[in-house]
Amino acid sequence: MSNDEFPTDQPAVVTCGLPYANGDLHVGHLRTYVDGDALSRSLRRIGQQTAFVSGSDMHGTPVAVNAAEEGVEPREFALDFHETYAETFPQFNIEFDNYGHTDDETNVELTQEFVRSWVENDHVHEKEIEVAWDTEEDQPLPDRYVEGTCPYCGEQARGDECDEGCQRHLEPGEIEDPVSTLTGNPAEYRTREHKFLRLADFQEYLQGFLDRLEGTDNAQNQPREWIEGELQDLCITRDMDWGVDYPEDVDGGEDLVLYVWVDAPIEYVASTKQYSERVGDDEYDWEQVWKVDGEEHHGTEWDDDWTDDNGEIIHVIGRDIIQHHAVFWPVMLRGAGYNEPRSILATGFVGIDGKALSTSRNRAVWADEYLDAGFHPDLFRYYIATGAQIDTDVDFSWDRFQERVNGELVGNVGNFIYRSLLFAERNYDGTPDAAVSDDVRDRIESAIEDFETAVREYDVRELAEIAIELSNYGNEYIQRNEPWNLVDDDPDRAEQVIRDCVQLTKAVAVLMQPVLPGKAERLWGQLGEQGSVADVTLDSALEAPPAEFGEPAELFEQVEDDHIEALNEELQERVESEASTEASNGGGEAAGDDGDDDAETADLQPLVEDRISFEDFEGVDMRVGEIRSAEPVEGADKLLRLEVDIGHEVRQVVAGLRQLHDAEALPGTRVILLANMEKAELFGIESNGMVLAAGDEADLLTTHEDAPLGTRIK
Ligand code: B3M
Ligand code: ZN
Repeated sequence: MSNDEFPTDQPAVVTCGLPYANGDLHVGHLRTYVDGDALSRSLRRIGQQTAFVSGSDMHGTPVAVNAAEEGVEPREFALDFHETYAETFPQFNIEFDNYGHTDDETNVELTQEFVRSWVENDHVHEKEIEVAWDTEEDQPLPDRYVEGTCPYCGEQARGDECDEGCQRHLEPGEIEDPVSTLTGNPAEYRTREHKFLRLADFQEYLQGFLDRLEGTDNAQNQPREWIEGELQDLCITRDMDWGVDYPEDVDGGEDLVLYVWVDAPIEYVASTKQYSERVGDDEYDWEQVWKVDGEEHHGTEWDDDWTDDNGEIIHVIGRDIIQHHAVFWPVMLRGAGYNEPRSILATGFVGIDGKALSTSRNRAVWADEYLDAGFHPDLFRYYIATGAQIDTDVDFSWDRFQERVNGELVGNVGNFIYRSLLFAERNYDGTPDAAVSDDVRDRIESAIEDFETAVREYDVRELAEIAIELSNYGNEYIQRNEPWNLVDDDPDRAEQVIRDCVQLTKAVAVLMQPVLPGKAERLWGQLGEQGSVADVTLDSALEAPPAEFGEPAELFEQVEDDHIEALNEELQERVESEASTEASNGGGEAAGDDGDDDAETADLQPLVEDRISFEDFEGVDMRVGEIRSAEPVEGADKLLRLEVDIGHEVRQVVAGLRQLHDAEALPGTRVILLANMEKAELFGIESNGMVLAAGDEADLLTTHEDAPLGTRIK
């Protein structure tokens, strides 16, 4: 990697975590790909040579277990899903330069080369370990074949990951009270020989790596804790048939396959290689990105002086696989003489209607379902990219989807563009012959600068919002100048105003393209532009559009109420039918107001004994907000309906503050809002968040300095 600002002289690769080829894609999966796609398009937009790659993860127990359940061979089973994924991504305008899979030849060969290289460099050793065993089936139980208790946090966990608790990777033999998922019997531990990568060789290297690493804070900070103390060896082999074989020409690995987390990330390299092979090394050289030149650059060290010669590796992943990418993967790369990632962006999860997405509870919105509903893919992309900061969870609800599409895309962007282009076409057959005013030029220039900054900071949400803000400006501009009243009285001025609006429209097209590529292309056509908006540089936002263009059509369509109602009903029915098949559904109370109505507390309440983990705390999304308005709720003597601005949106919150605060004095008060509180309805009003307050007097929590609205509390 280099330390230069983007665009650098070296090629970049943006990769997305590989989906396991074992089930249907849902909106939770799609988030990583939408963000990765938008980021790679944005990098290109600012002139960075970029390849965007991924592939399907075909191996391991996640595939083997599900294939066995269906009674299908794992290869056939996984290939089926692989093909579906390869078709689905483009339907969301997620366009990889190469989308491979981990079972193809390129990856298998490359993976074996990596292993040979580790062995040659003495980073691999063999050890006897205890592996879980099912005595009834008389077979070993790797990874998802065994469940039990996480030794770190005590939660129920899978053999190799604490998926419901602390998210840590677990080594074979670590899980406590192991139970076979094949038979439900308690598993026994038996001794087997396995191969291990000695992570401890790289302890110091990893510390330096984390210091250099760019991207989201979670990817840099969480691993620091994991690399404290002596690093545990990573078991790189498994007793299974399905997987990449341990290389035959290396001693002692017969009968073993490589652990799925060995060949999976290597697919990032293999997929880039396939892309290079397709377009030719002159156009894109995968080795320039992935390899570090020269023998002396091999080993457990890193030298900052090498950085200028290497390309830029950017990984976009889900936040549950940080350890694999920020600890294991850099070691795997370095141990084989490869380059290191420049940045890791760990995206938040997607919730559904205020709750966690759960495929087992059928509380999910599926990729197919979205497409079948007939919505344009860009609407979803926009919702996801701007729903929260990249590392923060986004809640998906059809209601909110409708609200945001109709309000922001139809009402703001679509409205501005249509008004401007229609007026221009009717009165001037296209772009009026006038110069762009200085103010508008400055405004576009600053949008371009903001865009470049957002890309350099990997701020996908910000870069998505820049076009929207520009169009907001356009709407205000056209409204303030009322060109429709000027055409007769002051035709020059009218021409000037519309000229500005057409330029703003073009700039919006250029800037929105990474997130709304399909819509931007269409707008490009409406402006009478040739070629693709994907191929132009940012500066073209300031170049005049063609003098002539045709009558525009609306860019975005209104999302209708009955459509949303039907989708909501469908989701509701699915969740309920799943819940009724479970014995109980433990519906907790919906708490939604500020929670202090019942504050009959005398003196100090005892401290809560149970500790929560840092991960639990991270699930609490508290934001700096400002009360915009406060009004009494009719019929409720304690409640106020508040509008609280939390930076990217204004939330309606019902709070029990009425008897304790003067409603008129509240607007302008800075507060802390628990933003991911379950929604609740109070007196028929939806409460979307909770204002934090202390004690009987509802002493409102606030900040002491002026942290910007929307800042997360941590
Ligand atoms: N296949 C999916 C996951 O754990 C896993 C990612 C591999 S990325 C190299 O989210
Ligand atoms: Zn755990």
